[in-house]
Amino acid sequence: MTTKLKSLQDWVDSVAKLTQPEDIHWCNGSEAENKRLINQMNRSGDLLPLNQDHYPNCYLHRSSPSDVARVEHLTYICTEDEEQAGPNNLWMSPADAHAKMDAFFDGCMQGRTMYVIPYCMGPLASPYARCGVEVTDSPYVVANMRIMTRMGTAALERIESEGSFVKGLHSIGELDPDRRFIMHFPEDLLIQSFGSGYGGNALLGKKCHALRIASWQARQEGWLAEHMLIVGLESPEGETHYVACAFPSACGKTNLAMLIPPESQAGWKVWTLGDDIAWLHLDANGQLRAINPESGYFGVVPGTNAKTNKNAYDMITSETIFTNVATTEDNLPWWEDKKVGSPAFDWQGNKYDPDTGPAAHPNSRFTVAATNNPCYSELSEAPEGVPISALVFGGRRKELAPLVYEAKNWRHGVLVGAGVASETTAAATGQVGVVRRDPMAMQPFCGYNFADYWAHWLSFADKSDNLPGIFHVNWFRQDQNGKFLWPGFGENLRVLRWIIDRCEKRVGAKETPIGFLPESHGIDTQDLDLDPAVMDALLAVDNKQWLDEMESVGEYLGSFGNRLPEELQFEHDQVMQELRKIS
Ligand code: GTP
Ligand code: SPV
Ligand code: MN
Repeated sequence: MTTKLKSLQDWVDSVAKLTQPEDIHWCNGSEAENKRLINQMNRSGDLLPLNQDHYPNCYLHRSSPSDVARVEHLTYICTEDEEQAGPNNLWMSPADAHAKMDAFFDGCMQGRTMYVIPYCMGPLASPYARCGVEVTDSPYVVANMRIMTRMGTAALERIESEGSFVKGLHSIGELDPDRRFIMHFPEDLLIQSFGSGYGGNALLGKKCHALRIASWQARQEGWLAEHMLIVGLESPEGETHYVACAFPSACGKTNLAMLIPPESQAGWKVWTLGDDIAWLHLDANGQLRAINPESGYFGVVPGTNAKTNKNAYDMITSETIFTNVATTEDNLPWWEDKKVGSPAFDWQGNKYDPDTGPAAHPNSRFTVAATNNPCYSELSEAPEGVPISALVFGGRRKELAPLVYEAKNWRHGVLVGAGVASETTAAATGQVGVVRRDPMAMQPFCGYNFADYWAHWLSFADKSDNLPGIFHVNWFRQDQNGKFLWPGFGENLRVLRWIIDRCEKRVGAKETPIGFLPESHGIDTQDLDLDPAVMDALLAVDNKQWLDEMESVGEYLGSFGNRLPEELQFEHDQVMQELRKIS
């Protein structure tokens, strides 16, 4: 197979000339093609079949031990003007980046097959969807991209009719951390990734295209590409609200998107639209609508059990690719907090030894089709997406940030988003558990200067008077002993119900300098074995602590210099003034 689109054929030819593969395979996305690749990987050891009686069509991939997470320190935005990338990104000039990458790619596919993967991010019939082509020498990437995106013939047809696409060139190289770079050239809609086979570094449709490149395109075209789950909440009365939530990596998006209403919330139904990325557009009526550009989940495995998230637990018992989990004596996948079975082999395939750390890697992942989810929403295929009632920011904060609060208006909400901070997790290499700023949960993913990004967010206030409410949540408050104060998971529905009630103007709230908080009894705590003092702690605003926090937000915003939008500075000044009045 080849293509009738000359620009695509020319690009693939030029990549082949540089990388010198033994074969070129254009992926059509068919079942037969997938079977062939899986069988081939079973023979090569890239994939190990798991216990097929209990986990039919499930496989385990063990990545190189030094290639287990995204690598932010090796991820660059390469624009002609360094200011475009901003202080939030590592920058390299396109000329330098090309020189570096061309040397890596030179002859790197010798003896290997080069796969050409045409894919579509978003429903094939959606005007909001965007296409790309990833060229890779990793069959594992092909199998994952087939689950995560609409991949194959139909995508190629759309690309050929549109004539434009994002180019992604990927090679695993030698999987050498010293020869690993993830480069983005937003001005050329081009991604180049070398030396990693893992997740967001290698499945180029995901963070590289659908966030870094797409955020750049979104600013030019007037929409938003965000690190957000999309979930529909259907009340017992049959009213459905859709909310989109931005939490940093490994901070609960997949879990919230698949939430199971607890018994006490009888009659509520939850529908998953997306678990990681949302593309948001204003429609002709000024209503913000969301599509999920992905078609599968690349989710965190540890912590998933029948109690925390039964739907996720069941969803990954068939048709799933596991990466870096442990295995039991019976060749079942195993991970920390699975609550069933015990590990015989760790994520590297060594005999399990508790002294060498967790059995499954903390960033071990499952790749599974969204349609495997018992609460998959058919509207995931709706070309126009779903209307969004609320946008919710959140982070992992042991202290300070209350369980929930509401921004005073859109502009203040942009400040709330810009001030998000969270403890780092195993989703990226580096220290875990350190609080860092992660505006809109986009610190690793915004393809341009955050100052311009905030200006773009602020500009929506001029485009619609019908924008969703903006909220902030924190499921991760802890007591002195490190125990979570809030039960989380399914019980988070109680907080989402307050958010919906606020959007519908059905409940009052307490005004504080940081925003609106629930009144006492504003959140339904019936049947929750929760000490009222704990609830008070979860909903308290400590003005002194918040003054320190907002000072630190102010310093952070100041680091963007003259480019920082005045409106954001104004919102910050307002909050500071109110905090000073009360403290
Ligand atoms: P990425 O895929 O990296 O973007 O992560 P994510 O935001 O989808 O996070 P995910 O839902 O996979 O959750 C990450 C970890 O947080 C898992 O170990 C979960 O068990 C845990 N977690 C999720 N929701 C809650 C919650 O409400 N409370 C607590 N305490 N932990 C949670
Ligand atoms: C994240 O880190 O936010 C993920 C996993 O969703 S990865 O695909 O590796 O980016
Ligand atoms: Mn993510």
